[in-house]
Amino acid sequence: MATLNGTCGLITGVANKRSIAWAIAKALARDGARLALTYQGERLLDNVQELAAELDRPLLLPCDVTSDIQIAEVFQTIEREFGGLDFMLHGTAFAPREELSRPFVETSREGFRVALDVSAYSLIAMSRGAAPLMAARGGGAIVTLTYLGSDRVFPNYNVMGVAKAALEASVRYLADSLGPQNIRVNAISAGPIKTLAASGISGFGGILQVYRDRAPLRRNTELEEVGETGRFLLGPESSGITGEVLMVDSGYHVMGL
Ligand code: NAD
Ligand code: IMJ
Repeated sequence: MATLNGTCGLITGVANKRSIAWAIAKALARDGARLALTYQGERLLDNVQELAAELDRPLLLPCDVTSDIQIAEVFQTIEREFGGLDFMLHGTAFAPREELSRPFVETSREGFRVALDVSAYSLIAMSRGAAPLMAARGGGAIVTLTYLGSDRVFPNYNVMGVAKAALEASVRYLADSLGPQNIRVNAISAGPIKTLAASGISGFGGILQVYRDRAPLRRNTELEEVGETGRFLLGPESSGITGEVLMVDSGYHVMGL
């Protein structure tokens, strides 16, 4: 059912066809939403243009989330082109590669700053930009992507775990901050999926195997499952849910041993 006909949304975090943000974008577009996709820099424009050809008249906008100027330009363009905003998917995360292999105690001040800036602060900055455009429509929904490494220790996840803890706390504070404007803020905590952000992580294949062996569903999480959950949390069916971290991980997190 095309429940999102007439709605407009912003998607960050599409790098290629395996990006979780792209899986969510496709699910939203299938339901009738009009989308704006941001790309991190010229390096990714070709990829995103190719994917965008599958959508109906998407806006493609450059946005490095560490730049306040680029963030401001994104929302100016959306106001001009869409006149408002119904939902936003935040799918950006980054830590300097060396921080994901060194012992955690060696985390550098700069590595910590970059990881928290790109992966957590950016949700606050983007939500601030989106809020007036959503309020103009009577409300909206914001979703970000997180991982269980925010409260359990996973080898090498390191400063990203700290960034995801800050991100999840930000979801709760933003839910309270924006709730009076009828803007909901939630996170999806996905099980491990082989995307660009997982490539080159040593031992990732072993982590996928542990999930397959131990999760109640005895299988890994599929991109389409996160896509459908994103569509749910960004759409009208989840109107009573805010400040929540929804686990989409084949149930892995419930196990003790
Ligand atoms: P991905 O590499 O496709 O997506 C990460 C995105 O972050 C890319 O599009 C990249 O361009 C963007 N990005 C990085 N730095 C940026 C910056 N400065 N400005 C703008 N964009 C920037 O990988 P993914 O796995 O789809 O990751 C998306 C989200 O899902 C991340 O938040 C990640 O932590 C989360 N997540 C991933 C997994 C997994 O196993 N793949 C599991 C749980 C959560
Ligand atoms: C990433 C590193 C270590 C362990 C990991 C991951 N596990 C999972 C991931 C167990 C599931 C993927 N994930 C959830 C992420 O959030 C990844 C973030 C990430 C990945 C990279 C790789 C390339 C790089 N910087 C990165 N920054 C963040 O240079």
